Amino acid sequence: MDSLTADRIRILFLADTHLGFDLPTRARIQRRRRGHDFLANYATALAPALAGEVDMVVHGGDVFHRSKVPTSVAWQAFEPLARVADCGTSVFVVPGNHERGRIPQIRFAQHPRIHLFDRPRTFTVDVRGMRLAVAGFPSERHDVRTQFVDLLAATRWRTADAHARILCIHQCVEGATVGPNDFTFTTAADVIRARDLPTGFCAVLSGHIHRHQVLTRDLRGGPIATPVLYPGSIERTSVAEADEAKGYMMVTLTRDASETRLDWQFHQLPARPLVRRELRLEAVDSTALESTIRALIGDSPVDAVLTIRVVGKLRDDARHVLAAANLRRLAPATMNIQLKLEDEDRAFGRPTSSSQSDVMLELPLG
Ligand SMILES: [Mn+2]
Repeated sequence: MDSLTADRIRILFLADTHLGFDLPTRARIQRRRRGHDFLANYATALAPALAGEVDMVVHGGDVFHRSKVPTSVAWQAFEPLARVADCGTSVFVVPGNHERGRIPQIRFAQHPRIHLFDRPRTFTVDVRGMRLAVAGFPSERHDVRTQFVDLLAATRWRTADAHARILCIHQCVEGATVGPNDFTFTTAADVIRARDLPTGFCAVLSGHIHRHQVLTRDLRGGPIATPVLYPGSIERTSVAEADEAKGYMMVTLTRDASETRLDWQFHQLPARPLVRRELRLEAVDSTALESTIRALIGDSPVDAVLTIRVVGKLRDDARHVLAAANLRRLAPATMNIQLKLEDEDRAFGRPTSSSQSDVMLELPLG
């Protein structure tokens, strides 16, 4: 790790931590929770900041999985950020769409060095003689395409006296891709046009897109005014992310004689293997069903999140095989199993939800 030197600002950039994802506060069943994986990666991502290796931390939004969170989850999110701020490091947080543009339980984040984009605004931070303007606005969930230019102007970023500027948002930008088929965001109302990105910023730091990527070109292949950096989510929230590396970014701004140079690195974090399998119930009895389930489990990594899509009608005498308690008995304690019952009525939905509280139905961009 190189030392903190003059004329260089090191920013730890993370986003989409989705704390509270599968993290019940009063769990009836003791088992591995996906929520613990998110908390572990959150701690790992923030470790360089706690070790004093960076000048700033930016959280690009979706701190939480939901817009209302229990006190314990809020504490687990903000206590590490307050410790980072106590070290003298400035922290910036963008409210995401999962927070509906408003961070809940913000009282735990009240600290002179924790800065929240609760409205369009620009903060300035002085780092060893270099002044950085940090502009941003909370997630605009309705029509950012139409409103982006006005939201940006409302930050008053142009009036901030600074050597360099960055923009912090939680939005889709044209050209961003998600999912196994590389769906590309283009012209929808929730997508910022590349041509609307202004010159004058060193970088746009954005959350929202769960796949790590850096946009430097528009849809026609021309250069864009400012690179758009997505660190992606810190863990896989959906099967659409099954093949994606997860992590956080280190962003460096280096001041030369005439300009500020931008560099970035992606730091990978461990991510759970997401395995999908299909099970066809063509009049199978309970013995055959159980041996099939055992085989599916045996073929998956021991720390997998295994989603089994169950097709066909289940015979009454085989139902107990798919009960939550039985699936827990069959699988290693390190594995999570979720059933998707395609052809069963809702009456049998309960074993699914109690066997696995993972929320795997989220849209790819989360
Ligand atoms: Mn998200």
